Amino acid sequence: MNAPTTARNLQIDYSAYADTYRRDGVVIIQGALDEAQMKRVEGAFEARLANPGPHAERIFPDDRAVTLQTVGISADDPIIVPLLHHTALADIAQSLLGGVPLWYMQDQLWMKEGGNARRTCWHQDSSYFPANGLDSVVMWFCMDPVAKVNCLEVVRGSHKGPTYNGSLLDPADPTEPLYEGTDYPRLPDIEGNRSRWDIVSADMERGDVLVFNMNSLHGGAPTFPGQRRRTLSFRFFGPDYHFATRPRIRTDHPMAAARANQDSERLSVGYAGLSVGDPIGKSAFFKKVRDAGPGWKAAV
Ligand SMILES: O=C(O)CCC(=O)C(=O)O
Repeated sequence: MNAPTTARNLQIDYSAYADTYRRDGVVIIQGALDEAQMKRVEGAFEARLANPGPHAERIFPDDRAVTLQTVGISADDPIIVPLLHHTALADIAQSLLGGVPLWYMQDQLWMKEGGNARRTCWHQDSSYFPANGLDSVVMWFCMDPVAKVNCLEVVRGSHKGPTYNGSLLDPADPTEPLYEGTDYPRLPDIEGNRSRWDIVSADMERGDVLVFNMNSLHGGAPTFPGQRRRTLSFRFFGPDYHFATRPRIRTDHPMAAARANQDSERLSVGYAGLSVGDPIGKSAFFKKVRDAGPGWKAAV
């Protein structure tokens, strides 16, 4: 699929954003999508919410608020196809990665509503997916304006640092490791030492996007009674994104068994048949959504 792009987005030069993205592993683009495009993204959000599918989970089942996470995974999905054709999502992702050929990976919905919704623990997406590489993009959109205190937060430059152990999402200690038998370092206590970290976030308007690398440390600020945060993240990758193994989920913690089941189902789809080191784009499951842009050259 090499979808047409809207005239408006062809006029935007994303090269300055691409430099920031490469350096910081995070960039905020104000007014990335106009209202017509946001209506399409909002339609996708509502469609996912109405039919969250088998992979939906309430992250903290004891929370009064709903923090519902769903994962949709196919670029052929009727909810996703129009977004790839009629919004600049894929074009922005491709530009930020320097014009690479681009594959769609998945979308993920976050709904925080109904009380005090806990923060989404600090983590890296790369700890969960069986893949490593530089060419990754997560685009985080909110359907409504969101204040900095409720926004996603990303540690600038952390995409160049280590991949840490995953989080078991234990509310008592969000750094509690997910994996055993691994030399992945335990997640640092970022929340307990915020001033030591260079944290990026902002007040965001509808149409703004916060983009981050899958190895960037990030966490979602909480929401409070009376608030509702409707968020959709889209993930894309390029040629430098390779199949890799992940350690085994621990067996010595009561929360681990449930996690192991959820994660193996939710996160493993699409990687069958790949050998370690293969580009993920080799999988027939993930669809290429843009050919290489002019001027892009494959690394040799
Ligand atoms: O919105 C949130 O609270 C978390 C989002 C997140 O972790 C992601 O999109 O990867």
